[in-house]
Amino acid sequence: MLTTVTYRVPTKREAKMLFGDKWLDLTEPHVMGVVNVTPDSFSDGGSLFASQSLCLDAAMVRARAMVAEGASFLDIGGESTRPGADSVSVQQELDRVIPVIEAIRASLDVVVSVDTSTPQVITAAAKAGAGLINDVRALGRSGALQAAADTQLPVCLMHMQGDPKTMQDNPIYDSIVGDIGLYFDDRVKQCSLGGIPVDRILIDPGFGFGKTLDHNLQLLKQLDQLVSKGLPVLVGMSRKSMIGSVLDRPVDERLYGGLAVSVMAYERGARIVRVHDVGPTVDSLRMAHAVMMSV
Ligand code: 7PJ
Repeated sequence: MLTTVTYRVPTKREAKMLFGDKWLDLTEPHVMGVVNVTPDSFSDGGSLFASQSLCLDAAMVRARAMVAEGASFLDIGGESTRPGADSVSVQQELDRVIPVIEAIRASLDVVVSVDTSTPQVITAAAKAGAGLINDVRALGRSGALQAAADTQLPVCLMHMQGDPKTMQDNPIYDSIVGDIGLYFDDRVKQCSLGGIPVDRILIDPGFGFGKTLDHNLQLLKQLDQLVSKGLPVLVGMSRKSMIGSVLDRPVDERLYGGLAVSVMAYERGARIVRVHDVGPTVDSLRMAHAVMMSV
């Protein structure tokens, strides 16, 4: 059968990237474990919370397990960006994420990623030892780009059409991959102008953020086109509705679908996969990697 996918051999130039004080080899697949510290997060139902207040111990139990299962990154988020979610105050976000980042840094060997769009949180997270700024708004909030540049940390720019409250209303694209590519051309240029060099930028097409099911499926099928821009690509599809819709399964039954799409993303050149189920994803990607590296 004919296929349009082209597989790309990693080049030396992109092999290593510095995340805070830790070098990672991006010719290998890496897993980012999601540690939500939001009471309303859709996938864990706020299980890290006791009566709405942060339960640091529970977050650390989860964090330790994910590192033991092979996570290279832990992504700490204090703002729910699920469709229709309410916004949080800066202070609330700081109170949620900073103690978790500090505790992880004190006891675990892993790169801490902070999932935030808020300048004050970017600055405080870097001070607390974060090694990556992961922003679903691609540093588009006022002051965010400058705050990120000042940290000198790598940034992950994610594409979203619209904002979390309305993004799923009626997303429209001329060409899903083409439009997202153009969006990143612009954001990368803005970052360069603002003091974030291109070798510190990762990109993420933002599965589920202002995209229909068809958009999400096309995006994954054609992910190699985004990879060919030459920037490291991160993807997050874990437990998302694109899996639920195809399989007709609730959030807690989407693991096998998630493993399939993680492997497909890796095969097309994505190098960091953001998931809730670290152990199974690590095994899947190690297996896929062995096949891809065979000669
Ligand atoms: C993503 C994210 C994603 C990046 C969330 C969820 C919703 N960051 N933060 N990529 N999704 N970089 O976990 O389902 O896809 S929050």
